[in-house]
Amino acid sequence: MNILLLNPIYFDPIRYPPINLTYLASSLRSAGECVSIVDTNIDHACIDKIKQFNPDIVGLPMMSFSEPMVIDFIRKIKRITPAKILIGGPHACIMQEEVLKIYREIDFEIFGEGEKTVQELCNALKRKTGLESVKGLIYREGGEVRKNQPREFNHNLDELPFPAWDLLEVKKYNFLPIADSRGCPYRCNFCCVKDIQGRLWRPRSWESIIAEIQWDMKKFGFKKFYIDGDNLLVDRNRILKLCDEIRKRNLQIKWTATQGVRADLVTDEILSAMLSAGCRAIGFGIESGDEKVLRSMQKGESLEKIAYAARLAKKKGFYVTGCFMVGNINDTTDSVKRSIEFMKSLKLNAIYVNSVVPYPKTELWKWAEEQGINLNKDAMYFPPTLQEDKIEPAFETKEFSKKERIEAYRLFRKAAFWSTVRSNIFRRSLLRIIIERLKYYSIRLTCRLKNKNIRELILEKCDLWRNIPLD
Ligand code: B12
Ligand code: SF4
Repeated sequence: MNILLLNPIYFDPIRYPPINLTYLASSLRSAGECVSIVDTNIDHACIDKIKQFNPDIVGLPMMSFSEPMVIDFIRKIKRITPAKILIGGPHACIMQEEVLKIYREIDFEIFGEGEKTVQELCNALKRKTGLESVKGLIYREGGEVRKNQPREFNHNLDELPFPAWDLLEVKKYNFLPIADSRGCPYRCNFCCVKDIQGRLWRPRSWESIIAEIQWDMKKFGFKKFYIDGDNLLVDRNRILKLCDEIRKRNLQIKWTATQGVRADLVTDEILSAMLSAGCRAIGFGIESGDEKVLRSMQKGESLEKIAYAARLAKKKGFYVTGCFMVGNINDTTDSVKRSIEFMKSLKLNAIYVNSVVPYPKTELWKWAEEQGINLNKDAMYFPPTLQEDKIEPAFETKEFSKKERIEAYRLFRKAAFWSTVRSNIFRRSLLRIIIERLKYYSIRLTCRLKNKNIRELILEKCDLWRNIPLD
């Protein structure tokens, strides 16, 4: 079968290689299927590619925040190919059959990990054996939406073939991601990873990670990597061994762990090992600098531990990043001010601030539905990385009104910007911060001149979006 996997545009300044699709592709290829990937973030001329490949199936990932945009992509795709439409990814895992019930243009949906399910789906379609035995699949039959049994999580991630980066114009990315594990045992109130990858942490062995790094270096010439799992440090021995082997084999790579390092798992020994193995940047999901708000998020971390880890990492010379939220449970103007002071005290090199968005089926979502006033579910669909352009809080509370939320968020972003300028003053990264800022202002100016918003401007780069009309 011809399966085309298409990565829709994400409004993120980072060109993030679609690792989800390359995992699916390598798995399909090993089962003898013909696969192609189009990353519309990189490949802006994709109409001809889709037509030439003549796919039987077009597969797209769907996140909660990208749902309406992905649906528009699907509607446009359906105008140029009769292929069946398959979706998967976080929103499919979370909402399951609700997605197919709403959108008639989707034929198949995979919930849970996709590698085996997509192989079995193709097999069943080729052999016309019926779809009811394909675990993890939702499909249509006789006008009904049918949901099969869920598929068990894969407990041996080492058995998966490495991501099929050769199907992408890989040189256009600055780094390659490495997924070191799946699943998370923690219970942060805003997080839905439990519904996507489950509560059990499933690590890959250090041997398998090293083999993938060496493969990426040899085959694609990459020396920069990004660890994309949520929990790199859960197993102390594994991370130490991994770093040790990178050093012993003299791989000379540079890598970052800005996605998911829990501060409470950081030790001096681990940081030293990571540094000497080429890790240059480390990131913490700090979320709030107010103890009460942090407790409400059920992260299970304390400000003391976060401060210890972030300061130690800075002292050792890492480029340290931190993510913060404004507006979670118990937040008020005062707690945000405390959070800003905490943020400043850490002297982080990069800071990401978001106005809180409850994603479906999370604890925060349930709380916001019960307690939030003026719940605005559409706030979820606003491209988060562009929030600076227009902020629309997802809800308000008696203690923290919409107006106050907008003000507090702006205050936080401003303070974060100046804090990072100060922290990078003697580093090359200061230039990057300034260039990014100038880029942002030039995009805003272009928007004004063209009378368009940033979202429209980015989407229009893609010929599928620009040239294929919706009804
Ligand atoms: C790496 C990562 C990023 C990267 C890259 C994101 C990207 N564009 O791909 C960066 C750092 C840029 C990022 C940013 C953001 N992210 Co993010 N990110 C992740 C993370 C940690 C790992 C995703 C990953 O690569 N996993 C590895 C692959 C192999 O696994 P997978 O994605 O689950 O894919 C498997 C299945 O889902 C399925 N599948 C996936 N796609 C498809 C497609 C088809 C057709 C099929 C059949 C199956 C299928 O098969 C795959 C293989 O088994 C997840 C958390 C997580 N553990 O999932 C959050 C996560 C996806 N991010 C999330 C969010 C909210 C964001 C931000 C909005 C955060 C913010 N406020 O700025 C931004 C949005 C950026 C943007 N505009 O795209 C949420 C999404 C929630 C939701 N309900 O949609 C998650 C789940 C985190 C969370 N804790 O809630 N993120
Ligand atoms: S935010 Fe990170 S640590 Fe918390 S539950 Fe989600 S994946 Fe786990």
